[in-house]
Amino acid sequence: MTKLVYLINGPNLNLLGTRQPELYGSATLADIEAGCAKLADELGLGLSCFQSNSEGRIVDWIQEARGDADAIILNSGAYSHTSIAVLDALIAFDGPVIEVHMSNIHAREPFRRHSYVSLRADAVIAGCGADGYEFGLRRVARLLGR
Ligand code: CA2
Repeated sequence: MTKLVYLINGPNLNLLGTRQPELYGSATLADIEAGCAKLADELGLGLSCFQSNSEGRIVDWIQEARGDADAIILNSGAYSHTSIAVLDALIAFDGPVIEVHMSNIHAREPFRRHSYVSLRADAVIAGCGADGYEFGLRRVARLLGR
């Protein structure tokens, strides 16, 4: 049976491609999701994409993944640095979790260096721009035995 991956993006990532290209590149979120959907297909994986600016909706999708998805790729944006609620939801999920940041959070302001999500993530990808999502997908495929 086809394994399903949830790709979840958090606050302000809907603005990708409109501002700050020096930090986040010029691809839009729709471009990134389309590239990941194509790669998922090549890897024999299913992909469902989500984006919200709301912490609660992100928690809801992570909970929904418990009964529906085999892995999660997550860029929870600024909530990565603040949200114990997102961490707790991830802890309740059994499959692989890959944390993605487009920028190198370790080369920025000190408050971005800590991520609650990293406490649960099986891998963390930072500083690879939009490619980081595809690297995450390849890692998920490997972890799911694809
Ligand atoms: O590097 C990343 O992917 C981040 O998760 C992006 C978050 C930031 O709060 C994290 O520290 C690192 C911010 C995303 C904001 O994206 C924008 C894109 C275009 C225009 C404005 C914001």
